[in-house]
Amino acid sequence: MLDPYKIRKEFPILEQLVHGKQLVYLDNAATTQKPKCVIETISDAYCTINSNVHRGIHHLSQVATERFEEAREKVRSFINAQNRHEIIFTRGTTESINLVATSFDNTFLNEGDEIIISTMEHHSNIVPWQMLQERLGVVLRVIPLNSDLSLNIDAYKALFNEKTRLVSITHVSNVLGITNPIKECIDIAHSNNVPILIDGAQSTPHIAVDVQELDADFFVFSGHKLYAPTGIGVLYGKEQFLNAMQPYHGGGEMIQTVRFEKTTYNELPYKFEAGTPDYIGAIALGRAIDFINEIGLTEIAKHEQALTKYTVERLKEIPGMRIFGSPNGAAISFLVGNIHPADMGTLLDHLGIAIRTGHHCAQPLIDYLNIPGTVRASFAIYNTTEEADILVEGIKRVSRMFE
Ligand code: 7TS
Repeated sequence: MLDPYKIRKEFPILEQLVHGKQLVYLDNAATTQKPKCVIETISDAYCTINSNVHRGIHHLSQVATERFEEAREKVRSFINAQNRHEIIFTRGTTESINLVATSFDNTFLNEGDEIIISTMEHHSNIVPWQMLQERLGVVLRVIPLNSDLSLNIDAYKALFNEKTRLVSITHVSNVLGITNPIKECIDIAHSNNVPILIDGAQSTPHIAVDVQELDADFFVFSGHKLYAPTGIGVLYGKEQFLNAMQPYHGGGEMIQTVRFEKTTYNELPYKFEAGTPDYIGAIALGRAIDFINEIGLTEIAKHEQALTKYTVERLKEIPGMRIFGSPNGAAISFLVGNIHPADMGTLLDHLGIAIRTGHHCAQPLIDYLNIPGTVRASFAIYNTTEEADILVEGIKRVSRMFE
C-alpha cells in the first residue's frame, strides 16, 4: 500500500504553513509539487553536466545529450510508444496541441474539413482548432454530454462524415474528474478512418497509459502535472503522421542542411524540436517518471481513487452540496448552495487549503452547466484522508458563515 505520509517527506513545499495553518495542497490538477529527487536532478544537472545538447564534440555536451536522449527513452517507456523518435519534447500539453494543429493543417486540412472535439475540453484543446477555423475555414464539431456529464457516445458516432479529418478529446476532464472511455472513442474514430489526438494532461499523473494498446495517433501531456518541472511536455505521434507533417517551428536542430536556395529538414524527432530544447527539464521529467515508477501507477491510482471516493462521500454530508458528474479520477468539482466559488476559495485559503475556483480553462463546459464556475479539489500521491477531512470541515465552516 502506498503510504502518503512517507511520500510527503519527499516534498519540501508541503511542510510549510499558509496563513498560520498547515498547508493542504489540493490544486494538483493545475500543477503538482516537486519531490526532492526532481529538484536535486535539476540542481545536479546544472552543477555537473550542463552544456547544449546535440552540438558539441566536447565531453559535457556529449553527456548532456546522452542524458537528454535517456529521458526520451524513459518517456517512451512510460507511455509504451513503439519508437523513441515518436516522442517530441515540447513546453507542455498546450504547445503539443498547437504543434499538431499547425503541422496537421499544412498537410491534411482544407476548407470545410471537420474536426471533432468535446464539450468538456480545456481551452488548449479548443482554441488551437478555432484558430484553424479562422485561418482555413475548417469546421468544429462538438460532442455533447449526457445528463450525468459523461460523453454522449451515440452523438459522437453521429458526428462523423466524409469531411471528418481529426478527433481531439481529453482522456480525463480537468473539471469533472471523469475518465472518458478513451479506447472506445479511439476505436470509433478509427472505424471511420479518422486519426485521434488524446489530451493526457489529466490522465498521465494518475493512471497507466499504453499508447500502443490504446492505438492513439497522438497523445499529449505536461511534465509539471507529473511531478516534473514547468516548461517541459510531450507530444507522442505515430511515425506515419509525424513524418508526413511539416515542421512547426524553424531554426537550429530541426534542419539537415540550410542553403539560401533550399533547406532540408532533420529526421524525427528533431524535425519538431527547433532551437535549444529544455534538456534539463527533460532530464528532470525522466527523474519524475522514475519516481512515479518506483511507487507504481497501479498503487497511485488505487490511492487517489480511494481518496476521491472518500472525499465525495464526506462532501455529501454538507447541506446544499452539488457535485458535478461522477468523478472517478483525482479531481472533484462542486458548489455549495449559493456560495460563489471565488468566496469559497478565498475563505478556504485562509484556512491553509489550496483549491481552485472558476472556469478551470473550460468555459464552454461551465456555460453548459449554467453556473459561474466550480470549486475544484484535486489530489496527488501525497494527499491524505486527513487532508480530505480538513477540506470538508473547512467547507462546513465557510458554509456556516453564509447561513
Ligand atoms: N488539457 C487539460 C485536460 C488540462 O487540464 C490542462 C491544464 C491543459 C490541457 C493545459 O496544460 P498546460 O500544461 O499546457 O497548461 N489544466 C489546468 C487546470 O485544470 N488548472 O490549471 C491548469
